Amino acid sequence: MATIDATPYRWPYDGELTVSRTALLCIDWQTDFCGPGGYVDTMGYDISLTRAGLAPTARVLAAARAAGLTVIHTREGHRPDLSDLSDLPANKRWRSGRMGAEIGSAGPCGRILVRGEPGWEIVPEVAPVAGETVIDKPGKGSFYATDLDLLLRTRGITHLILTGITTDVCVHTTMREANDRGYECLLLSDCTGATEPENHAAALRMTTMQGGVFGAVATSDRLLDALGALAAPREAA
Ligand code: C5J
Repeated sequence: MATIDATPYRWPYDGELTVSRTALLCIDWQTDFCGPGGYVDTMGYDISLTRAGLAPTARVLAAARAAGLTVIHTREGHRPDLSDLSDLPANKRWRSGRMGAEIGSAGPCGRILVRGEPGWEIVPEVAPVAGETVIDKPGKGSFYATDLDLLLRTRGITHLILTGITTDVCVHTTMREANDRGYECLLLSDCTGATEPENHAAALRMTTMQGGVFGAVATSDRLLDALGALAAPREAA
């Protein structure tokens, strides 16, 4: 049975992992969040924490692609015409400036968090391949000011498996948005990461309270087990 050994319940709540109804979300695996010279690095955080989930996510991506799961990537970033602040709230820009990494300013990886710049690109380890959807978003949540919900509903996707960075910011905001829209969510604990270990742990813990208030949490190995179980009958046939 292709269910996933997760906390606080075997995922999904409504039966088995179903390829046609499930998407793997890869959230903001961009140089700005996990590469040297990117936004997070420039703010002075330890990027080994945000890079920790890269290798497990690469394994999950390979298995998801082999199984035929829909794969969707997101990128946080802003339009290059920042002079008129077209999609960058003034408070977001101001706060980043306080950290010495003002969004839109020049950094070692180009203009920080600006679309088209090297720092904004998804890192090669988990880069999209042809046919995979990439959602560009100006905010932390992947549903806000994007067509993600429309794309998922059109494809009949009801279940989401989340990887990405950072656990406590864009991944959690996306999971909360998805949960409120009725999507059944699974967060992969080792395919995510935060700028502080305590925040990563807290984000995982708060997902599982109240019987799984935002969904469930599992390690990538448990998802790989389930994907392996799905593949087994096909190989025998
Ligand atoms: C942050 C993100 N942390 N992708 N963005 O500012 O989580």
